[in-house]
Amino acid sequence: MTNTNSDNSREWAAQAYALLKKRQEEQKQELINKEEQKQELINKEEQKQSLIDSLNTEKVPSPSKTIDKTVLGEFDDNFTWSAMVLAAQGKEMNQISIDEIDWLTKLRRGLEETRKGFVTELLDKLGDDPLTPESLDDLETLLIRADVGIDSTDKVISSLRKKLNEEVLGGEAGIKFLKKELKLIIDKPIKNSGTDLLVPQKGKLNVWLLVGVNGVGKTTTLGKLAYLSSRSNYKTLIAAADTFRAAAVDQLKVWGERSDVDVISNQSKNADPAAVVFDAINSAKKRNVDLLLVDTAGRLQTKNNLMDELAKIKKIIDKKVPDAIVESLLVLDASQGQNGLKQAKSFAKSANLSGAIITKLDGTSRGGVSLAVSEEVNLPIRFIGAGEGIKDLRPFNSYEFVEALLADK
Ligand SMILES: Nc1nc2c(ncn2[C@@H]2O[C@H](COP(=O)(O)OP(=O)(O)OP(=O)(O)O)[C@@H](O)[C@H]2O)c(=O)[nH]1
Ligand SMILES: [Mg+2]
Repeated sequence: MTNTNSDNSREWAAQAYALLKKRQEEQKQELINKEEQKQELINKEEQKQSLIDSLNTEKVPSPSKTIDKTVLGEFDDNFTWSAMVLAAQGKEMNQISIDEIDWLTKLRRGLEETRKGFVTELLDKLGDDPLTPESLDDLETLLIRADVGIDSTDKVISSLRKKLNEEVLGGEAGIKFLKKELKLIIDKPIKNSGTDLLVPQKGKLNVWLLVGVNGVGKTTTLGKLAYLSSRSNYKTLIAAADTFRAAAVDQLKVWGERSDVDVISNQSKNADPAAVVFDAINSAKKRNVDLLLVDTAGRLQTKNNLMDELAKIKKIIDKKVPDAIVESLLVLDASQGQNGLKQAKSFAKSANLSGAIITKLDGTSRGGVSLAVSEEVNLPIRFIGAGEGIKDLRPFNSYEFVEALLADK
């Protein structure tokens, strides 16, 4: 980026920041006004009431289900970068929200570890010099170390080699080319699937099964999805089909409460997961649900049991709602790196997957595994999680991901 370009972007970001700050203050003032009006009414009511019954004046606060509102942070590098990424995707200044800025900041911070062992080192090595075959060797090592996987690395390095044979590439142009190549790899399975963005189809029952080995973040991800879905006005229901782990149902109920979504469960010992799904489908049909989210077990006595159980759940769905749109989403913990890739390959063989969700991108140095999953398992990445909060999950956006992965500061 040239200096003038970068100055303009900073200026744009500064204006966007001022706009968001103003909007936030207006909202705050509006809330204060509303609160004052409410208090006035309460006072009046209290005075009236105390005349009638002095015992009856106690105020009982209504239980709050509201999710913490995101507040605007500092006008810093993170803000500027996030605003620039949004602007580059064609967002107008007045379309930017604090939530979006907050998410991009988290994503960039989350990928910091991956970036450190990769871009920062690469930029240090390259300096302003043009790329050479030797710097490509360094890049190859760095990509492999960031868990990008052998196939994706080979692909990127040979494209870069070819490009170098045609023209001289400076460090900055090299990074730009690298971004383009990485994005191509991630976008391929998304394009192949014919669906850019996974959203429930209106007028049908959509069933999303969250599958994966134990501890990768299935239940947490389901909770965040329930929040995203109900906030986007899809009628949502949760099926607690992990009947293996005793605490799983309670964990889900907490998420259900936070996102205002009901949970269908069966608390009895050794309940059959497929039976829970059976009940949940009945409820979903009765209530005209758009999206049924199914939590599944990550650990059973053997791996075969796990696959058998998933097959049984699928069979029930096919039988009861043959026209449902079913998505089997593999949840992968980015911090498991190559191990996660192995899991993806083994699930893909037997579980008929339709997409992947990458979690725990915050604080791992192995975010590159997302590329390996796209290239080697041919799975479209649908969502990514970068934190344990209810808002820390977003639909996957390859542009934002690659920008965050290769951000140069
Ligand atoms: N830092 C971070 N932690 C996460 C994220 N997603 C989930 N976790 C944490 O990972 C741990 C396991 O998450 P669960 O959602 O219980 O995982 P699970 O796959 O349902 O586990 P089982 O039901 O035992 O198979 C919890 O402590 C979560 O808070 C994430 O994106 N970032
Ligand atoms: Mg779970």
